Amino acid sequence: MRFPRIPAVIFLVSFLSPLAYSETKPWNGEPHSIPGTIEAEHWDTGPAGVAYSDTDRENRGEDYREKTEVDIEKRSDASNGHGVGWTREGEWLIYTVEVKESGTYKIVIPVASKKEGGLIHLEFDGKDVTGPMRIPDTGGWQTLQLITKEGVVLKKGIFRMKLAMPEKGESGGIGDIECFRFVRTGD
Ligand SMILES: [Ca+2]
Ligand SMILES: [Ca+2]
Ligand SMILES: [Ca+2]
Repeated sequence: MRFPRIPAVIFLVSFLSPLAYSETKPWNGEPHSIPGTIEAEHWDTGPAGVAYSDTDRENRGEDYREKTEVDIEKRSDASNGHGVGWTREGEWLIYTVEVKESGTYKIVIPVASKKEGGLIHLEFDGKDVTGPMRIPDTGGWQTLQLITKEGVVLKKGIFRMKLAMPEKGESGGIGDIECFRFVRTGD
């Protein structure tokens, strides 16, 4: 009697799938460099629940990259002409980044919100490096304002950066997020 091959196949598939689906690929194949600017709309390639989490299935905005649930907005005042909009409590995005130089960084994020927005923070490999940052009422969705976090200590290496959006504000959402500028300010 020949030994059935199916169990071996099932074993292989069940072994490989978690690996295949737990990984994301950096936008354009290369990690984002820090120091430098990371476009909010350039989160990693990968499926929902792995590369991003969005509360509704469709992209409510611009058809800018591959089919995605994340809501991308086109805006003329944005770096790269786009940002992430329609952000809701509990959503998140993953970015593969490479910190080229260990040191202390300032992070500047252009944001917009009509009424006070929600709280965001950045995690590196699961560690919150910024603490909560509030997106303020910028006077309207068409008006970007900079929010800044100083004194963020980062180590050289490749990390999974997560934009976490844990708590909505008075606006009912989080806010429009345009990009993340990392400036090295000291050792
Ligand atoms: Ca969506
Ligand atoms: Ca959304
Ligand atoms: Ca942008």
